[in-house]
Amino acid sequence: MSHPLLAQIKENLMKGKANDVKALCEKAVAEKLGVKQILDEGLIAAMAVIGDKFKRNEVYVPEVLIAARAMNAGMSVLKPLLKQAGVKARGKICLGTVKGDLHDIGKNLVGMMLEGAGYEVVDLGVNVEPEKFVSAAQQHKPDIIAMSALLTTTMGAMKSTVEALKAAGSKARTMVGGAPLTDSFAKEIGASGYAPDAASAVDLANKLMAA
Ligand code: B1M
Repeated sequence: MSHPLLAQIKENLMKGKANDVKALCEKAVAEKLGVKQILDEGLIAAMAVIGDKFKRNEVYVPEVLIAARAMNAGMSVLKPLLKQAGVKARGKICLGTVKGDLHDIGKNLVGMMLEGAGYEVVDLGVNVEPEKFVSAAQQHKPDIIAMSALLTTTMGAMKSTVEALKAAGSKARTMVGGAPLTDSFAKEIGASGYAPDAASAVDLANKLMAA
């Protein structure tokens, strides 16, 4: 049976109550609950439920954004303690919208869900040139490079990026997503995987980390 405070954190996060989540995390820390336990059984567990509901169209973008804000409020309490305790992120992901493309709402949602699942996300922003992905791969040594595109005209930049990363000898796996994409396109350009939505992006990242 998990601690009642953890159940309260989970419940309040799913309702998007940022101030309550923050206060409950502070209380849990004061009551000497493990910081990893608060993260896994409180914050991450709640975001996983939100992700599943989002996949099933039981909640929509605004609810996910509000839950992610509550997650961040809880993380502001836990982050310094996680560092102290030497708790490692599940993996590191460099994320960006590809060259020529300025759409970032979906990318940001993907980033929030990944962070909510325990990943360290380096957000490279929008209109990210292949060379910038390559230098980010060299600088941050991510496990995964994640690319978003919303325009049919910018999908080609994903191919150039995957090629540039391979040419530079990057060992990072690559994942792609965005409204005009398909699984077969991802295979065609040699990406490691495709996810149709932000919650599936977490499943895919987990799969790529395990591979
Ligand atoms: Co743009 N736009 N837009 N736009 N815009 C679309 C994408 C479009 C479909 C509208 C239309 O014509 N019906 C169309 C693209 C057509 C096409 O190529 N197929 C279009 C166009 C043409 C343009 C311009 C060219 C318009 C113009 O100037 N003539 C221009 C291009 C600018 C540029 O990028 N260079 C443009 C500009 C803009 C705004 C700046 C005004 C604004 C963007 C604001 C911003 O992002 N900060 C905008 C918006 C808002 C849209 C629509 C309306 C909404 C996009 C969105 O945010 N959706 C869009 C029409 C539509 O989709 N109804 C449209 C919500 C978001 C949560 O969903 O981004 O799909 P989405 O992300 C999902 C999944 O796709 C997936 O997960 C997310 C959550 O589930 N996903 C990933 C996304 N990235 C992923 C990465 C992953 C995994 C999953 O792994 C790494």
